[in-house]
Amino acid sequence: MKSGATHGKGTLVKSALDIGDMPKNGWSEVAFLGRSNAGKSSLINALVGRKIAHTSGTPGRTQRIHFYAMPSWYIVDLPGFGYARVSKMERAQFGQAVDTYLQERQPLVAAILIQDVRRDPEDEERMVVQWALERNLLFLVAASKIDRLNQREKREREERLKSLYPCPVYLVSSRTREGVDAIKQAIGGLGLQF
Ligand SMILES: Nc1nc2c(ncn2[C@@H]2O[C@H](COP(=O)(O)OP(=O)(O)OP(=O)(O)O)[C@@H](O)[C@H]2O)c(=O)[nH]1
Ligand SMILES: [Mg+2]
Repeated sequence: MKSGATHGKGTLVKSALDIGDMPKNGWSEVAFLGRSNAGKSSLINALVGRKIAHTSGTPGRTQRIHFYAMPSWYIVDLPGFGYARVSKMERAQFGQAVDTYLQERQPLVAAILIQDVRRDPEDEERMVVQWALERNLLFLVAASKIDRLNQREKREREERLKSLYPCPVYLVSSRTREGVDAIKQAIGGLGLQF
């Protein structure tokens, strides 16, 4: 077998729930997490500049942990929390898988919490922040869908979210690409190339 075989940029390499099924080549991982429908997959697509992650108006569609190959690192699209449409058992299963991933996954070097700019953080977002503070990670919030706001609303929401989160808050729109390059630069600061 050819060693060091590479995948094209953005190739979905793995969809897994168990840590045992996840990539084993040691590439760094950047996780995208947040409430269902927050815009995780859309932001991933905007960052890569290509439609690699599945997006939909149906909450809970990202039901596994997806690994997309980048140049020597992975973008990790996590199932959204807070979805209502899946069964209790499925929800417990995804919750457990995400939990284990976040607590134990060694190659994880950065996490991006995506949340709709129009909402305030709730319990789930606070839990993610707590978790991130306990692990040694680059952690930032991407406040999404800013194209839905006018300039005044945008300033107000930026100020509010920055006062509520103890970490950098980036305002982004996957639709207009506003703010997308700033997130690219933050990830690039870790030596990870797009
Ligand atoms: N206006 C606007 N809509 C957006 C933006 N980003 C995402 N959306 C819309 O929000 C919905 C959810 O987007 P996804 O990217 O699929 O969200 P997700 O967080 O991956 O959702 P799950 O995979 O279900 O957890 C879709 O209808 C998107 O078109 C944005 O920047 N602006
Ligand atoms: Mg998704």
